[in-house]
Amino acid sequence: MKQQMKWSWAEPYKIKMVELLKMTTPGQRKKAMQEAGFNTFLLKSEDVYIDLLTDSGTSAMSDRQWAGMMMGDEAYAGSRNFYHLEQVVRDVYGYKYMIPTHQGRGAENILSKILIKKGDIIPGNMYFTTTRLHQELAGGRFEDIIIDEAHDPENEFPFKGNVNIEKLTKLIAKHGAEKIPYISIATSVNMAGGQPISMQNLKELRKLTTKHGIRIIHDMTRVAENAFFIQQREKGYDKKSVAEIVKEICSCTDGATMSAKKDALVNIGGFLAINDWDVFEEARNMVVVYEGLHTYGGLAGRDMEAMAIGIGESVDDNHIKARIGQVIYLGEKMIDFGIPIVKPIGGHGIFVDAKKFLPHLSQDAFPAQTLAAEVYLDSGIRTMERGVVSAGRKANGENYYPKLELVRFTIPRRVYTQAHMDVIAESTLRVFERRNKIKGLEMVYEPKYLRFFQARFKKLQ
Ligand code: P71
Repeated sequence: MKQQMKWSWAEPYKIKMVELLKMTTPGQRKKAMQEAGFNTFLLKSEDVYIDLLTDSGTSAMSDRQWAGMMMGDEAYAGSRNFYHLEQVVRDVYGYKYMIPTHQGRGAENILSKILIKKGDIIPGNMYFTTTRLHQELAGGRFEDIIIDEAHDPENEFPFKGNVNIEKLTKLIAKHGAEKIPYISIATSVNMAGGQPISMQNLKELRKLTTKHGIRIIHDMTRVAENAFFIQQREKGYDKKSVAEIVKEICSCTDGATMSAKKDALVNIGGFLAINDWDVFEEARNMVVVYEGLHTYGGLAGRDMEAMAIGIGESVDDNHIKARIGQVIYLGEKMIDFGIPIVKPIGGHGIFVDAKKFLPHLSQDAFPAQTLAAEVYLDSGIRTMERGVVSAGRKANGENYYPKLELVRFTIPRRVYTQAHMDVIAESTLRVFERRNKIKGLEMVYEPKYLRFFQARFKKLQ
């Protein structure tokens, strides 16, 4: 499926300041990769040319956001920037109550501790690393209820973030609604490749959960990107603005955790939003233990101001069209080169299928980790493993073996140009052309939690 838009898109901004990049030699990259234990998380950013590790906290702020930083009210309590942020969350997303947190996982921690009891089941549309870990640490167990299509990189279903309603119905029948504190629903499902959930699916889910008195908690980290796909692909939404669709999505859910480092165009920040007063009250109590007072939650006043302005910019149709247009441009270039990627192309990056790219490597030789290292060695481009290393181990110590073994080329917002996209695709092609000669890796150091961040590897001989 060609997703290319009929007419060219262009950025709805011009460049006022630039940051110079360091270029490296193959010898320097080899040394840096060895020192990093073949883990791109352990590279020094100085040794990176184009940084596609993540779109989290790496976007470029606008001049308006920077001006907002100067308007920071750094009072300990009751900063005016907090009240501005609270108003924006109500106006743009429609949630009643909001508590700022230092980033997304801060909100996940508080919410999981409040809503989850030992032995609870939390169904969700594919796991995310930090989200699932907080659910588990609170005594719960995550159950994947995403549609099967999401686990198949080749399947071009337009809403691979959808919930399998039948699977969820069975799960409720099996465990009983009282064991399910909420359904954990992400928009633009990260680990599936930035795949959207449809409004129709969300509405069906709302109907079912209302019947059983179960909450829906929305991981709204990339909600605007999801809204753009609904506008482009779902019947009845082509005339609606991204801002209208975002609000409609949120209205189908009871609360949300947000990492504002993505959609909301800031380098740090997040929040917990909830419509239920009792949960809010408890969260407001708990935030002082883990984050800070409920009117700053671990953030400076200036950070909250930049977030409030960024949220407004993030739901602008022209912004989102250019943001996703750039991702699609890169993806189609890779498809034209014959590189196996997850389809349809998602919202925040290109996910290369490492199992298909390196079919001679078993999952125990970490194909995605290997490929990420090889792309860096070729050109200094840094990407992220999203496969067996990221999936970690089950409570009983066994490895999770996810069906998706991917390397994520994540595109920061408003940072790189179309020429950078060309260089990225060409570097991946060079690695693809020598793929048969590539050997896998062995893990030589494994941390207990979220191992992908700090694990170290050695080349297999
Ligand atoms: C991303 C990140 C950042 C990250 C997190 C863990 C491992 C590697 C990189 C963060 C998300 C996210 C979703 C859907 C919650 C968080 C946590 N993503 N939900 O993709 O994508 O937010 O980082 O602000 O704590 O690189 P936080």
